[in-house]
Amino acid sequence: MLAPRWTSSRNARKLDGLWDFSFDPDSRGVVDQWWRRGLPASRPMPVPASYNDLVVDRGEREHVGDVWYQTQVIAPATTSGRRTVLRFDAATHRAEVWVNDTRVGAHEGGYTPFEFDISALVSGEDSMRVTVRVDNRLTMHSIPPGIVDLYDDGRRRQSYFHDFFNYAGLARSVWLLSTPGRYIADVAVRTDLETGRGVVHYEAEIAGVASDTSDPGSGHTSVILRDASGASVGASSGAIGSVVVEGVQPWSPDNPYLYTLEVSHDSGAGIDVYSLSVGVRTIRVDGARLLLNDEPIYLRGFGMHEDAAWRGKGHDDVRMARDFALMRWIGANSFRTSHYPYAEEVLDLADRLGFLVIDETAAVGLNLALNSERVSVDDTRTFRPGAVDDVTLGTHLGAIRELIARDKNHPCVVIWSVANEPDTTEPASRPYFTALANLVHDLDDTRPVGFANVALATPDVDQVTDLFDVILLNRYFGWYVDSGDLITAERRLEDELCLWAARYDKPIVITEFGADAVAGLHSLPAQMWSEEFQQQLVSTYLDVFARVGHVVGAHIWNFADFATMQGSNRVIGNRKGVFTRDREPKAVAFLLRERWSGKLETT
Ligand code: BDP
Repeated sequence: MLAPRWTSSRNARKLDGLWDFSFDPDSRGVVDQWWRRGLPASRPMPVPASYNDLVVDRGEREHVGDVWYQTQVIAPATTSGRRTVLRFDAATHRAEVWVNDTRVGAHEGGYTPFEFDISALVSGEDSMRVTVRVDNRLTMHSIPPGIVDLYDDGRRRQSYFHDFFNYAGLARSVWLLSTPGRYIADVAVRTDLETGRGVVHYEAEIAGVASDTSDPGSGHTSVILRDASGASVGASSGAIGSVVVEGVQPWSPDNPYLYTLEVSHDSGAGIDVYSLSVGVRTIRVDGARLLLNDEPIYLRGFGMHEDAAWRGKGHDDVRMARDFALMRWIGANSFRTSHYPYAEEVLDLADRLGFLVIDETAAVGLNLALNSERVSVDDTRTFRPGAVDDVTLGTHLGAIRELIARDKNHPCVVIWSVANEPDTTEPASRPYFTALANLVHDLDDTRPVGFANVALATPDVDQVTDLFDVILLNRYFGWYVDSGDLITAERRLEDELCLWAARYDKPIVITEFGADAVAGLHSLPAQMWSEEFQQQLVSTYLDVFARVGHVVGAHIWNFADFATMQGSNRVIGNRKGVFTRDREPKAVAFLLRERWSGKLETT
């Protein structure tokens, strides 16, 4: 799915700003058809933002069910023969949309975009009412999963199996797009490197009908590839083709060189133009090595969250810019979009700045045994009818399709992660994960695929690792097990990594390790929760990784402190951040900077 872009033939107008907003605790909105008029008892609510931290009432912050957003939009002046689209970059976790009195569609999944062709509804109208019902409920059939319970007093309670707050709402931009009637619906790009040359293979999908052509198939597609200065370096015609780039500058963290692929489709009645950034690079696994442009690469960086005060998961260029500045300062070259697809702006910036991304679906918490303390379930087997079952698998496969449809062209994306910490000790996880791995391999044979393995699924009991190309491990020796004992932690970590390396000739990325540290809490000798302990644990782990050849990457958990549900081991959120929630460094940040960039000074 193409990202919204202004081009010579397209308009892309953000509908961000203050929308009207109402909670719907009694589920009246659908019955009373709230889309037909102004929302009852509405209040202003910014888009994009999660709504949860913009209210002060606890019941509202932890509301379970529908909320409604509404805005009045001035329609484009000239719509004749053009296609008008209403696009949502995300609605968490599902949405239903109306334009005036007409329902235009619905979407499941909180972190990928969706759009509706509303051309038929805008012609002749100068203003239209856009109403959105957003439902934040997580069930055993949603991704991520959860359980909604009903208290005796009628209140709903949402439990879930993951460790970050269930922020909801319209956390990313909403757009009004317009394109010619016959338009470029999608472009898929693959790149290859040969000695001194690059090849950009492209495939454009053309759809729609130009108003004044009788033969929709008569059009002509062409592409021009431009270098960073705008000069043409190659061209091709036809909807499918390739462009050879002599003297190519391959994309890499050291030189994130981007070309621009300009795609045009001339339908006879008009021309549609779409431009796409292209990084020419290859990524592949060779035994236990991960090769970028045929050179071994080591991933240094973080598991992260889209999380900040007030906005929750609301996308924000300001926070994003600060996060990337801190990652550069510390010497990171990589991150994982734990535990859901991030706003596409984040991937655009990673392309530009040269970060290597592990791109993850929102399938976090497919593990009832691990979370039995947080959520009480009678039967802790995860993969069974009534829990994570075939319906959930259908949702999960859909989430993978949408992730790859959106992110396939980003050079920064080097690994797909289909899940975080599923219970892959269960034999029943094998058919489930076979379906996931097959789908990703079918949709994209250019990138390795993995999933973040949970500590309990050690190599002797794990059922699925052979299906994947890379091994991604989350480990917490010294924190959740052997708490406070870094001598035992070091030994057990090294022993386990050696077992994985002995069993599989595949690269290993440690996708999580870390310790909570409350900023400003100090202790000598180091004790858990202090900045010193966090430093020591991270340093111990990095030493072990350096001794195990199969390890090709280390992502610390987490980049910054983040909001979670309340719990006896959470100090207003998870404190495993290397940076605080307001993005200031803890002591461990300086250690990492020295290890990763060789720089000792603090500025
Ligand atoms: C891992 C999860 C991550 C948690 C982390 C922790 O993958 O989401 O936040 O543990 O407990 O199990 O800090």
